[in-house]
Amino acid sequence: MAINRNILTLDEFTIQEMRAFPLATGELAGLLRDIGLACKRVNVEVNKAGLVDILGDHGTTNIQGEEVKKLDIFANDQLVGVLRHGISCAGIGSEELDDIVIFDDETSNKSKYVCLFDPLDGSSNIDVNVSIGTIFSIYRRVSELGKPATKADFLQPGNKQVAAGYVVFGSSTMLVYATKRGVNGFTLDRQIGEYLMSHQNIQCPPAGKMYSVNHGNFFRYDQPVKEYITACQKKDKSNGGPYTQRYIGSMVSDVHRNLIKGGIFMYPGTIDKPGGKLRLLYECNPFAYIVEKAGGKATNGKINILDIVPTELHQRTPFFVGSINMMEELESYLFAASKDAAV
Ligand code: AHM
Repeated sequence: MAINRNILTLDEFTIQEMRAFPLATGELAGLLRDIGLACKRVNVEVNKAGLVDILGDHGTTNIQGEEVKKLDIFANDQLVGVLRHGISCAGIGSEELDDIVIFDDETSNKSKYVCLFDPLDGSSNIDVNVSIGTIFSIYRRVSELGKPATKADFLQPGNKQVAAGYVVFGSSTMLVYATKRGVNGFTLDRQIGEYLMSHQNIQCPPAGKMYSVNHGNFFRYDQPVKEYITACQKKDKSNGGPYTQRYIGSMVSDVHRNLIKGGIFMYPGTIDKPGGKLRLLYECNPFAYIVEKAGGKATNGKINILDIVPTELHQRTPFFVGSINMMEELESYLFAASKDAAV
């Protein structure tokens, strides 16, 4: 098979991007490479997931005598391990861990960046072969370089992200990441073990035909959310419809699809859980940043997700993200309701 050398690998692309900034140190490119590497390892295990039942249950010992770990723990360990050994990250925060991990060695203390991630989002779907993914978010430290990173480095609003991305383990494995220069997608070529540029300069279509929400919670949503969902269902050709409901229950897959094809994804608060389910730092901020850099928008229903100043590592937030026109229509319902309440 002829190899097309016109296609950039992830490493080639990040180095090219770096050259546009004469003062760049290459740390960000190194960090993205490390995340990509950890995700290649996760990809291998995700692809074997169907065999776990015949090789042994989670928590037991496999035929090589190794402990079989839950995949989300495995993914977490890979990311922590690779980033700890790399030279570009001063510490991490993970959805899987109660607290941040500061690497605190001479090299890491000099690193400019910290990284937050959800190692395997949607992991409850693994045993039914649904696409899942890793989400990551990168911040420049606010603490003094040369000293260990601090919690303040992690509790920054999303608008301070330097880069964010995800890897979707689907029919193909794809790494998508965003910086202020735009959003690009790379598909893993399993034969050569490289991510190859497949989706250059991704733009989220301003409108789409899909809305994604857990309808099972419908009667527990606030009235304006119910009204917007009902409006989605009533759409016809005269007002941009008909819309289709698509909800995988694996946010990486749902938002990836909407990013490429246009659409809106919602995880609103409910009567019993007003803060919703999704985590601001590990899930919402990275996707809000990616979709915004692709021309879309994200809100918690009151303010832009990226403007929320976090107070806790694991805080949750209602989350609405997607195509700009659809988001503006949603906001017309949400904001009209808050104006009524204020009168
Ligand atoms: P997880 O961290 O247990 O995997 O949950 C996160 C997932 C998201 O990927 C998805 O959007 C959401 O949970 C689905 O939740 P629900 O089943 O309540 O609709």
